[in-house]
Amino acid sequence: MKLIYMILFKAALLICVKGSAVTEDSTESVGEEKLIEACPIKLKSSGKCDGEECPYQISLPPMTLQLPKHFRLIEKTLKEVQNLKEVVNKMKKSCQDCKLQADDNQERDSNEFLPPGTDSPTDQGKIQDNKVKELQSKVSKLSVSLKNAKNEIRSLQGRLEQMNLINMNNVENYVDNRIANLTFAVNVLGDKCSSNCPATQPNPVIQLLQGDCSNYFAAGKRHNGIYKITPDPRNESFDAYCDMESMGGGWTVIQMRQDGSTNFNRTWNEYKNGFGNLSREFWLGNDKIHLLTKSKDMQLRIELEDFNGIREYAKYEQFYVANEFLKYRLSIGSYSGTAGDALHFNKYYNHDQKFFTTPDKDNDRYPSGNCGAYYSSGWWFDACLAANLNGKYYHKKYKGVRNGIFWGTWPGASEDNINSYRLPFKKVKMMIKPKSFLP
Ligand SMILES: [Ca+2]
Repeated sequence: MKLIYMILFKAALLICVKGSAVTEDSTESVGEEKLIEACPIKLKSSGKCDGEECPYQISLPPMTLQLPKHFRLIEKTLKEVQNLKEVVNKMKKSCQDCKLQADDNQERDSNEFLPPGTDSPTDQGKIQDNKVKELQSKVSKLSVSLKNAKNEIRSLQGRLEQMNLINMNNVENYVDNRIANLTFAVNVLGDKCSSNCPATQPNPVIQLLQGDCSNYFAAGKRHNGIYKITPDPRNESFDAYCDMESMGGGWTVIQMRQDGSTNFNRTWNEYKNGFGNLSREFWLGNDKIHLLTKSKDMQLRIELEDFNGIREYAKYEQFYVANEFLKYRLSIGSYSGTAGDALHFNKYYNHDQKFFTTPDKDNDRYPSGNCGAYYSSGWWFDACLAANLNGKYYHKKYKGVRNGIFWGTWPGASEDNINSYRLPFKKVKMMIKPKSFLP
C-alpha cells in the first residue's frame, strides 16, 4: 500500500510541475500565489524535530485518476471473489447443519428414538408376526396344491400304464388271432397236399426274344418276310424285314428301294423312327439301327442294281450307328465287294464318322448349306457326298442336281458332268447281320 501512495504522490507532483511549466511558458506575469493555487499539495512541518528527523505533514487535494481499462477486470474479479466467498460461507454453514443432523440421527438410532405418530416397538413386532403368519399360510396352501398335483400326476401315470397295457394286449391278441388263422390255413393246405396233391407239371412259357433276323434264321425260319425283333430287351420290340434267302440268309434289312413308292425326302424325326412299307420301300429308323448295331457287332451288305441290269454289292465288316445324342454318327469300315467303296471315296468325300443330316437338321460338313435339303435326302453327308442311297428314286436317266440314288464308285458314275445324263438305280438294299453269324 505504501508503495502505491508513494507512486500516487510522485505522479501528483509531476503533474503540478508540468502544469506550472506550461503556465510559465504561456504567461510571464503569473504570480507565486497562482502557482500555489495551481498546485494545492502542501508539505509542512508538524511538531518538533527530533535531531535531524522532523515530522512533516502533506495535505493532498481530492483528485480523480483515470485508470486503465484493465482495472475493470480487477473490480469484476473482486466481485466474483466476494460472491465465491459468500457461496463458500453458505456451504460451510450447510455442512455444519448436515453434520449436526447426522449427529442427531446417530443419537436417535442409538437411543431407539421414535418420533411421535409412529407405531411403538410392540406394534412393529405384531406387524412382523402377521406378515410371517401370512407367508406361512401361503406356503401351506402351495404345498397342498403341490400335493394335489402330485396325486393327479400319479393317477394319470396309472391310467397311461393301463392304456398301454390294453393296447399291448389288443396287439398281442390281434397277432395271436392272425397267427392262428395262418396256422389253420397252412394246416389245411398241408392236409390237402399230403392227401391228394396232383403232381402238376410245370408248363413254363419260354418266350425267347429274337434280337434280329439271324436269330430267327438260327431258329429255323427260312422265308423272307416281316419278323418281330428285340435287339435290346430294355427297349420295345419292333417289326423288321428279314432276308432269309440271299447271301446265306439271316439278314435284317434296314433300307430298301425298288419302285419309288416311298418318298425319302423326310424329316429328322421320320428318319429317327423309320418310315415306309417294310414289304416294299422303307427306312427302318435310326433309333432301331442304333439298337441293332449296338447289341452286336454287325456287318453291312449293300446290294445295288441299275436299270441296265447290272448288280453289284459292297460289304463292310464294321458298321455302327451311334445314338441320337451323337447325331447317329456312322462308323463304317473293312470294305469288300464289287460296287466299290463309295463311302470312303477319297479324303474329300468320306462318309465314315459323319453325322446324320436331314433337310430339317444340318449336321453336315458343308458350311454354305444343308446337303440333306440340297439332295432331298437323309444321310451321313460329308460336304456333301460320294454316296447317297436315300436319294430321289428316278425311273430313268436325269439331268441337273445329282439328287437321285447315287453310288460314286459305280462304273461310269464319276465320269458324268452337270450336262450329261445321270444314272438312276433300280434297286437298293441295305442289310445287316452279326459278324459272328455262321449259317
Ligand atoms: Ca451344312
